[in-house]
Amino acid sequence: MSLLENKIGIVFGVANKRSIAWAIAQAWKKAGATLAFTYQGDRLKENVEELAGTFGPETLILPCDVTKDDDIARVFSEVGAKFGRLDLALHSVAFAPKDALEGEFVNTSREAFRVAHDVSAYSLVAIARAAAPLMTQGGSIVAMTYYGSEKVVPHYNVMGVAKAALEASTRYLAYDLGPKRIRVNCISAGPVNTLAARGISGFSEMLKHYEAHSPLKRNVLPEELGATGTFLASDGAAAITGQVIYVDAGYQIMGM
Ligand code: NAD
Ligand code: 0WE
Repeated sequence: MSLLENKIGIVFGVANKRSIAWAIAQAWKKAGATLAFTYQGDRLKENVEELAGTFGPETLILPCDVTKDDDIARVFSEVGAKFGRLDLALHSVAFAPKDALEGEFVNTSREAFRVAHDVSAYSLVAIARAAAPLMTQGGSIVAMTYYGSEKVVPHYNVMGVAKAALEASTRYLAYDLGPKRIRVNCISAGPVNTLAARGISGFSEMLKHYEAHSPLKRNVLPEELGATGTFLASDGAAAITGQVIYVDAGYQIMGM
């Protein structure tokens, strides 16, 4: 029997075929899950319909700007109407205004700080709150994070602070939702060449740095994030909650 047979999941954060969300969605699908997808706005509608359209007629595809309470409410109401239940949710969404990722952290504006935290951290709380009433047989919520939450990665800046908030939110959500058998965990991924990473100056040097310095002497593959996402969603992870799991070729253990 497949690992996620009869599970119903929702995926936030597919932009294109390179998205980490797409890698995890494909793995969830392969493991037997039925999925719903949300996309940020009209700009990404076609992309997501083309990708997720291959998953069969039961696939729900809905717009959702995670900074909009009404959008989140509508999405979970439609999931409830169509499937009557939910088991899995993937949060793979982050944004900070570009200028906040270029200069010094000390110059972060109040507005850039607010936007980064709203999109990248608060949205997990809003999604978990809306998902919980549908997770009537327990559930697994997975969010994507990055090492810049705990150590200084030059230019990651306010995103690092927002990821620290995301990881702490994961622990508090795990505590609140644990009695309902809903687990909440983060995957801390090493750098992956996606849309969100492409614009970053020095990103290819960062990939080389991981290749040189990680214990496994290589970068992470999207399929490996899919495999860990599937594990966290499965009953094999039934006693794992509130954790940050590093899928980074071992980079996080290094002191030098
Ligand atoms: P991506 O650009 O493919 O995905 C980011 C997604 O966030 C996009 O689908 C975008 O539409 C969505 N998004 C942004 N603002 C939104 C909003 N207001 N409402 C709804 N959706 C919104 O890039 P990715 O690298 O796959 O990023 C996915 C997650 O993985 C992010 O949380 C990112 O921080 C994390 N992550 C990425 C890397 C990496 O190196 N690429 C490493 C570790 C963690
Ligand atoms: O979480 C991320 C990137 C998230 C991200 C990317 C962008 C680019 C376009 C958030 N907001 C924006 N805003 C934009 O306008 N990563 C883990 C990838 C990443 O981004 C970095 C990194 C790494 C790694 C930025 C600086 C340094 C390292």
